[in-house]
Amino acid sequence: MSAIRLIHLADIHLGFPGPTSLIFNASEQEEALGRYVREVDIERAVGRMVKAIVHEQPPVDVVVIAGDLFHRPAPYPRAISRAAKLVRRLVENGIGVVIIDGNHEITSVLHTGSPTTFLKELGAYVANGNTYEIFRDCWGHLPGEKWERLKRLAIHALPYRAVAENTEFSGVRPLPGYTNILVTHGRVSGMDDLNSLHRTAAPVPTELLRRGWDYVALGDWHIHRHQPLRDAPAFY
Ligand SMILES: [Mn+2]
Repeated sequence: MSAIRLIHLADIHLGFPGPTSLIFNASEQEEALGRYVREVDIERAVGRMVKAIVHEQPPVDVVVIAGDLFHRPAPYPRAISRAAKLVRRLVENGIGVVIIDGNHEITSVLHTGSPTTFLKELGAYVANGNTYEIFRDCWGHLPGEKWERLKRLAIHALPYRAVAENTEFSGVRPLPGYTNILVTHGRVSGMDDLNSLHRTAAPVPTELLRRGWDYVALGDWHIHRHQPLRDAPAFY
């Protein structure tokens, strides 16, 4: 079996507190006493998800996270720790990890940098600037049978800042001879104009999604499996 097994995640929003009046009390969840219910929910869901991914058969080759791994550009310690655990567990189980930044990871303070940068140190491939990056021929460290499957895989990363700060995407194209995955974050042109921060979302040109990708992993619109265009294999 030579099919690539890729998992597409997006908009995990680690550190999202939810309604701050919803707090665990001792009779419900002793270990989460005093914590925001929604934030703990997300942590637990991520834990279950990672466990399922690393035990999946046949094994998963690559996980892509299409933006908004974190809810804030300067996440709090628990969110940082959970993100590290997520990446570490995938990487130590021989799974490739590609992460792009979403609109929630954009910092207005130039000096702080992106919250996802440190995940490179744990073995993830991270695109968090304002440019287009391609990750390919970079899977040689994975177990042999995975490397064979991934030799011709190219993951094209277009983080939110690259979508928001550029108007011209003519160079963003599938590579001949590769299985081509585009990972990006934003609203497809013509969709609802406000994102979850109630600001105008940067539009991803529809034409960009129709350039012959094998799959497009979208983030931003929190509708699981939503396919904005009938004629392109692009999904939120
Ligand atoms: Mn989001």
